[in-house]
Amino acid sequence: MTTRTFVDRVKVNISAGDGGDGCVAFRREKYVPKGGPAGGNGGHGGSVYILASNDIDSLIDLYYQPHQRAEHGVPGQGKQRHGKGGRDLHIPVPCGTVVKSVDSGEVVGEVVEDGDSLLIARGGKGGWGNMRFTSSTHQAPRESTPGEKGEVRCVLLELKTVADVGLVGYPNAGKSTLLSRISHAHPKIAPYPFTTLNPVIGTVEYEDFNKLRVADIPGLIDGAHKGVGLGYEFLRHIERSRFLVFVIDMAGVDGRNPSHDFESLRKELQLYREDLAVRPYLVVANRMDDPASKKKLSDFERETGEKPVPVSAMKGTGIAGLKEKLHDFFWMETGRNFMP
Ligand SMILES: Nc1nc2c(ncn2[C@@H]2O[C@H](COP(=O)(O)OP(=O)(O)OP(=O)(O)O)[C@@H](O)[C@H]2O)c(=O)[nH]1
Ligand SMILES: [Mg+2]
Repeated sequence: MTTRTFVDRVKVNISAGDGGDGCVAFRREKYVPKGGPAGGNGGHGGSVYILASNDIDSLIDLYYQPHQRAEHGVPGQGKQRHGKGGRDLHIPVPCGTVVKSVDSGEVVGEVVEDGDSLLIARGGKGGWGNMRFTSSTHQAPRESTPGEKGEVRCVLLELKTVADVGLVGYPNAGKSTLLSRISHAHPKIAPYPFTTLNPVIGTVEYEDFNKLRVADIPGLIDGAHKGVGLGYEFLRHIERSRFLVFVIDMAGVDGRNPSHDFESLRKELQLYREDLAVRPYLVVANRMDDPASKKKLSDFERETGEKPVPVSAMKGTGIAGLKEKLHDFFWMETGRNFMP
């Protein structure tokens, strides 16, 4: 198995191609005296675009190649030859890539769906050859213009994963175990906190051919919105999720209190971004195989007023019901089939 480093934020220097210079030349041929101006225009420089692709899931390639440039335009030549335009550069990036200017921090734009493309740096225009300056009163022009410089920009590319559902929970709550149960994803699972270091996307498939994309992110801890722990780094990966699933460890291992966990998670989300706190959600009560969980579940229901879906991600109980519930929930929230 190959492991690729996950890169979700990268600074890239982008240079569009310069335009080719215009040319000053005259037609020189035996028996054709005063053959007239014959300098061609320069070709335009290539522009740089980013292009969203479903086949890419990380910005790793740009991490190793942070300088990206498009071709320059070819200068014009004598004998009325115009220079060839430089080829545009289309940089493939994952869907959900946001482009920010490094200088101003402003968002330049984003690409969301497969095939979306965004112009990052415009190529320079080609210069004019002296042919272009000919007029009835100016028949042997010696003027030409230089090619325009291509735009050069330093941009920050950030990946905000596009998933339908985001799993939110404390470290060790069983988020990755749950994802491995409901989808074909194989996230790393281990009995210690912060097992998941990168977001993992799993696709839940249904018999009616609908599909749900579920994002598993590293666990959140108190103070996550201030950058404590790993979770904050990855909260932006669930910003775009249409709804959230809170995974609560109902057995309260590590001495946790499930109601307190739920309230704190919601608070962390709200402190990070107001609108995350009002996003539709489902609560999953995990570790229901633990004997202590039953009593804690009824306490949880009383204290929070929520009706969680009880499951044991490890044993697989309640998983089929949860999948159905996710299906219906999505249908209710969006009123449409998941598949475009
Ligand atoms: N008894 C029991 N153990 C579980 C259950 N679900 C997960 N576990 C165990 O809990 C541990 C943590 O599970 P993970 O799925 O890695 O937890 P996580 O929430 O992804 O953790 P981080 O990635 O660290 O945030 C593993 O040892 C799992 O086997 C469950 O339903 N019952
Ligand atoms: Mg995990």
